[in-house]
Amino acid sequence: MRIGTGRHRRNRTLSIATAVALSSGAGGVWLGLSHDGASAAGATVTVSSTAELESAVRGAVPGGVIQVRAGTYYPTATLMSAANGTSSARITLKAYGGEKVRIDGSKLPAGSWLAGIDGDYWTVENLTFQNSPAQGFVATSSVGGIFRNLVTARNGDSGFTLRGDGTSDNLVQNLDSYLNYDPASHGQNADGLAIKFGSGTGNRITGARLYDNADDGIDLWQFSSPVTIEHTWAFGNGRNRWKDSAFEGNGNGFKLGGGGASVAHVVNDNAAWDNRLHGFTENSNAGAILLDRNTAYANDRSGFHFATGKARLARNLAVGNGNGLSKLGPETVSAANNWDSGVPTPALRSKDATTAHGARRPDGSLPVTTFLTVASTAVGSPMN
Ligand SMILES: [Ca+2]
Ligand SMILES: [Ca+2]
Repeated sequence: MRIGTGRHRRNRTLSIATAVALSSGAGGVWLGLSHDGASAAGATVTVSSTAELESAVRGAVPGGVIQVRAGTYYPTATLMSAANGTSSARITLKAYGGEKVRIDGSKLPAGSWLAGIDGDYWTVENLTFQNSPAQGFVATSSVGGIFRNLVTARNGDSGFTLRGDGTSDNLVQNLDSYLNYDPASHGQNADGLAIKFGSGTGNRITGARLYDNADDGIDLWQFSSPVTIEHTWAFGNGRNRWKDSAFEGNGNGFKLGGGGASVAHVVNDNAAWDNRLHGFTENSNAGAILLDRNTAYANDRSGFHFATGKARLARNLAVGNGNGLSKLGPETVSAANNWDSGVPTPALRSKDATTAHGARRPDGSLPVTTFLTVASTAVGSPMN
């Protein structure tokens, strides 16, 4: 939490820890010693065992870089740190070079998160967090985080989570989050990306694929500050893929609120298809959500369901949704969408999602696809 004295106290503790820091002997443990003795710049350490990884994360200091060699790592306790980097001395946790690294929670105690960061200015990149008994990756009250080219899959609750007050200026870029499922609660909680129970401005999601999760693709329940979501695809959520006879997953592609928050999220250039409920919905958020150039295709319920709030929708495209293109309440503002009068519905170039499911580009961005693209730029997601 970002409450003044606590924050300072934590920083002081950190600098003491840095000053003493800290050889623990063998195993690539990272020495947080600064080279010039003045700043708290950290070293670069390369880890290749689970023990080294756990130790390095525990000892993270500003400026430090943890590089993880290829392989699958099985932590026996949540990978946790409350260390703060700074904007000029970030804390970095990433795969070594282009190597394939999986951090696997299958040896964790029941109910444990796989990774939990409670600090500022972390960069976490090119890692997979999988098979956690609970959440895959959680950042709590973090500022200035860059979470790039991550995979969160097959966890026992939401794949990737931002939460807590003081969550601000984080970038989540090119996340793949899929097949997350909470068996104990029959799928009612596990979202691909959860930005819930918190506040803070400047958070941006781009380039994500959120799919085949038990509950929703993205869920902004009780997050009371605007979040920007762009160039993100949510598909196949809320379907019972686990033979759960008491399944309770919801299955909205973009669930843009709930729990009383009234907030004007910004939702541009996204797509939702094949979700069990709506493609895009305010979920009782009465704020003036902005939705521009999104596409909803073949969701079981409405493409765009904004029945109670003040959402403003423009240049969106809805095709083939089970319960209609859109369901809009009297306070919404709708113009230049394909359901508005005089706006033609362009032909979809492709209804075959194979390429959208395929490999990302080398830099981690979304794959090139013609799926759901249209010749016009007047309506619809650019699908990029
Ligand atoms: Ca739910
Ligand atoms: Ca949810």
